[in-house]
Amino acid sequence: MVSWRTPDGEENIYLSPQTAASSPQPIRGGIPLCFPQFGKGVDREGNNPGPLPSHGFARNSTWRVIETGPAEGASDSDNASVALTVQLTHTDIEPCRDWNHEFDLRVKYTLDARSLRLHATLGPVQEPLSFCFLFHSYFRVRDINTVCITGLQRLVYRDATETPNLMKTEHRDSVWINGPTDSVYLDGAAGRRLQLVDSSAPGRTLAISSAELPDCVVWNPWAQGARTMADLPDSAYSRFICVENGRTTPQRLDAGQGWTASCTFEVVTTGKL
Ligand code: TA6
Repeated sequence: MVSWRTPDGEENIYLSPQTAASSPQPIRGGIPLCFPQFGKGVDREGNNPGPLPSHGFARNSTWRVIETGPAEGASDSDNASVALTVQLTHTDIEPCRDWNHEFDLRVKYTLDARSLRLHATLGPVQEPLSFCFLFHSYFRVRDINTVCITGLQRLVYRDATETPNLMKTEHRDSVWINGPTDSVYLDGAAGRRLQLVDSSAPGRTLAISSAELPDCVVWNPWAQGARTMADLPDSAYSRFICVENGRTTPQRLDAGQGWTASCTFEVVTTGKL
């Protein structure tokens, strides 16, 4: 998904004008679906990288659309909603020596006047497997210097900008972005209602919530990181913030088990971006 435009005419998702045009290069922006590996596949402390490309193969694969139409219960014309479901299975990808499992992964996108809901399901699996999954959402902002994220206080996070990574505790009620940021909040994000507040666009606030996804990553490469990325204009770091709901350490499914998780983005108060 590379665009989410709300009725106020605002585009809420960032997409780099220099993004790669086609696979296997991942798109720079949108809402990449990271599976079965998160990032370089490191453990909670940032060690022991995994075998797959960054964020796994799902985001660079071709998914099929399996369902479109009005969302269930979309009878309320004031808040009509539409849905689209996409699917990726093991038959859609090149056999992968380092993660060779049968799987059926589906993501349902439900859109109404003020919100976008993403619902992922995996399985049930035929044989045991372990996986990570993350919605790597690039949210568009007018100016990163006036953006803050609320709702993360008291969570433990891995600061991946440090070498070696450092485990910290979030003490800030409002997390302002004022430099390279790569914070992997662990275990406690499920059930929290985060808010992305863009004070430069008076009143624009986006609520981000997930009942099931335990982790949340906050990432911005800042100027120095953007300069190293061919698919991102040097100044573009100021136009987005990634707030990523997911499971960043592997979950195991036993034969016959399935998994499901969702997250919802809601425009709480509008404002120009
Ligand atoms: O989700 C944060 C992160 O893992 C960062 O460490 C950074 O690597 C970012 O994802 C972008 O990853 P990509 O592989 O798309 O360049």
